[in-house]
Amino acid sequence: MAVQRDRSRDTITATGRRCRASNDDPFRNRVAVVTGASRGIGRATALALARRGALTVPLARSADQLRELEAEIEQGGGRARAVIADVTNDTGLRSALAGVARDLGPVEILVANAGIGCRGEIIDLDPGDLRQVFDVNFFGVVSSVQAVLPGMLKRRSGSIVLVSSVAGKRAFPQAGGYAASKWALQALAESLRHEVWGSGVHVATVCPGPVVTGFQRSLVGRAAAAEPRWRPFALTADQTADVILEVIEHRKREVVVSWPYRLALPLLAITWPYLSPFLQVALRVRRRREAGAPDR
Ligand code: NJP
Repeated sequence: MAVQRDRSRDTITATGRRCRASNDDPFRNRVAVVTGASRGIGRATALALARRGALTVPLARSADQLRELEAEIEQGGGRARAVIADVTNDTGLRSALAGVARDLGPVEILVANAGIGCRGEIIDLDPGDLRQVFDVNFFGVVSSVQAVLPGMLKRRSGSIVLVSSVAGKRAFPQAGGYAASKWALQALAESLRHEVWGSGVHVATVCPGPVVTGFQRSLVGRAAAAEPRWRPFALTADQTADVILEVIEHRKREVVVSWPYRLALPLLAITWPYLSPFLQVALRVRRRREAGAPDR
């Protein structure tokens, strides 16, 4: 028999979206940490989790944006506790997450989403930029996972979602540094999934294609200042957040968020090594365009 949701319990968030507060919602009262939640996909995910009744913990460095988000969730009838932390500071992050577990209860959901991009050809890559990208996109995720995994294993439950990228499946020209960090993340997830098999802990990767956020504005690397590229089949942060919640709810292993990429990736896995001549043409056009971009 289909379960009817009691809409009288719903409240409206400040953005006008319904806060779904049904008692049988699987997210209800679960402590959910979302890293990189001050804007973009992380913010949308924190809001979506709060709408489903999770006790949401948005985490990032930007205090003002996090406080705003916390207030928005609470005004909408949800519960949130903003945590100001830098995922590249292992000690600070662990103590912040230990505080969350102490004050709110064990972390049952982790969405490791904090990430930065890097744009530029390998020949130009600044080692410092590359280290920064790995510090956030890889080591920041390792620290986040290590902070919550022991508790999840003890309780034999929990969900860990790593926000990767289609660049974690195929490495595009001028994105070698970023792609390398996301390939490393894919390897981490694959290994972790085997290690926790049978423990009750769910590990997933979500691979967005282009998503309309401020991500393009915070790239590092020599070509980062170039005009934003044409971003085919770009999704919104809310659409991506909905996929992340679906992955948690249905304990999926990996989802490529945008369908054209989902269709193209298996074909590209075979053809990619032979596409250099076409990619060279695209690269030449881009180089010419970037030659006119201001220096960083
Ligand atoms: O990026 P953006 P998105 N410690 O720039 C936080 C992947 N992805 O939402 O600390 C803690 O709007 C930063 O907060 P703050 C991408 O690789 C995206 O688009 O306050 N947090 C902010 O909240 C990334 O993994 C696209 O500056 C740190 C957040 O990260 C994820 O999606 C395509 C931090 C970044 O928000 C979210 O990206 C794709 C630190 N050290 C994959 N450094 C896309 N947008 O097109 C940064 O395939 N943050």
